[in-house]
Amino acid sequence: MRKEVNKFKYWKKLASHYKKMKKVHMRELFEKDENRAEKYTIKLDSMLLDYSKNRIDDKTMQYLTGLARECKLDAKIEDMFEGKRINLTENRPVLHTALRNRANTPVYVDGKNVMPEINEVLAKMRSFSEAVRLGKFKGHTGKKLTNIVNIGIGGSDLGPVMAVEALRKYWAKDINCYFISNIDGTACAEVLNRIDPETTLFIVASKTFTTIETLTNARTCRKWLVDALGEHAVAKHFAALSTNVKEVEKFGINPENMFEFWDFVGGRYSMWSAIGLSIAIAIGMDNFERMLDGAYAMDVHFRTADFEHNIPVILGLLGIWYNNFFNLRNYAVVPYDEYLKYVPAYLQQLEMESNGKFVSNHDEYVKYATAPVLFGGAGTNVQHSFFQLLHQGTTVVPCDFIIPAISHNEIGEHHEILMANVLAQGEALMRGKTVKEAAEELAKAGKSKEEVKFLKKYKSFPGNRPSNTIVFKKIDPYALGMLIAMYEHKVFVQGVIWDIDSFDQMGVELGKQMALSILPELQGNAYSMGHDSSTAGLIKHIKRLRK
Ligand code: G6Q
Repeated sequence: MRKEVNKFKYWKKLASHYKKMKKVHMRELFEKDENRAEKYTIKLDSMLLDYSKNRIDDKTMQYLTGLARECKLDAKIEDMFEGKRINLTENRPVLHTALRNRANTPVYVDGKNVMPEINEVLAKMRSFSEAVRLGKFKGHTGKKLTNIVNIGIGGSDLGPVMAVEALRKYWAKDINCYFISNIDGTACAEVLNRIDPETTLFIVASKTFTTIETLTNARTCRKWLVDALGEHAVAKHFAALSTNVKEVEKFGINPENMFEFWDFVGGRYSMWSAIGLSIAIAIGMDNFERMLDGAYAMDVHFRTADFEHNIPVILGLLGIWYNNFFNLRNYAVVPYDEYLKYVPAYLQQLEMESNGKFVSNHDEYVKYATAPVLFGGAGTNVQHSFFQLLHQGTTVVPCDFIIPAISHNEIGEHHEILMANVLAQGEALMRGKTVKEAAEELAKAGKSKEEVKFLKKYKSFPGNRPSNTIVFKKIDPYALGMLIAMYEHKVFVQGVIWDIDSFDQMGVELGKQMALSILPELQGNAYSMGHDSSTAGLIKHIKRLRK
């Protein structure tokens, strides 16, 4: 049995090294070493990670990579790629990497190569998405299907919605994509109000095909379609993405329009599988495969680069450094690209559902912090909201900035202003502004002595606030594939260090269970004695309001 990570040699080294590093300002580190940026930069294809604006020195990186080795990260990486059952609580392999294994080398699960099945589904996705895009697969009344509605939630929604939005520039001209996830009837109503049944394809995306939100939304959409076009229309207007053939058939979706995936693909890791059908229809299968290529390039890098030059490993370890030694429990991701505005929401699930765990792989409560709270939003918008706290708040929030050097919409000076902003934020967070500097600036601006004295602290910035800068040439499908695979592997690295199962999600079950018991109480006169007084009171109050 593995020792707890906080008893590891390198953890202890890091703990004492932290005592020294907490007093060091990054300004000094940059001043001392003019090659710092170069030293702490990694390039892969057209992607660059600059992690020099972190509170690290060579010792830090040596100890962090030492810790990764002590945790046998290299062997764990191989276990994942080779299809070992690393999802212990669900006793499953974790093979989203096989979905984008562009070398097509065999990957075995229980002695069976899974690549032929994966390729078969990709081929089916190609022929179906092309038929829809070319208008060969028509609706019941013979019209082209131009409204694509993905009905799914969690992992069956967040990946597709994020990628479809990120790659909006690649959409077929006449295709529109919509997403219905929330059980809130408003989600359905707002989409259905905007589309025409004759030109709509509903894609029901559900790994289990038992999720109450998705099935309720799918039934509502089915009724809407049948009311307009009749029962026979369902075959031409519904497709399903699932591992559950039986339930799909029961729902009445033509098996020809069903796209399978497998238990070895976790929900939040499934956008590379059939769950990505809406992406494939929107951007075309060639572009979808470019996205897989980008992810594959990151997979190869993750699997082969030494830890010192391995992007996901470095990012994962930096997260550990802040979370477990600086005790920083928040983490922000800020893409400076409007098209990437759903990336933070996507990453919230990826990071917090994967690593928001409190029991280790050895059935013990962990005695150290696991995943931090992730939040974010598109720059520059969020500079005008939560950045105040990033610069002057009492808590430090490490940030990732994601930047495309070239915009899909190069209009006037917009993109340069955007870039200037993100670079300025990183520099400002790192450098800060001392009280003395603030005073000098105020005096120069002609403020009186009293004003300078009063304002100088308010106008100062502590700095020494870490950020990573991730630069792409342009956000194309390949770059997006790299970016998302990078974060997937970063999460994996942290899961290994924390010794937790990053691939289950038991924490979402309790609320679901309790909702099932509250539902009959809201709907009828059922009454349960089991509730606390707050919940019981709220049930009563809502029932009264709804009468
Ligand atoms: C992700 C989770 C979860 C899941 C949804 C939808 O990793 O498993 O977010 O994707 O609960 O599940 P279904 O696809 O089975 O409807």
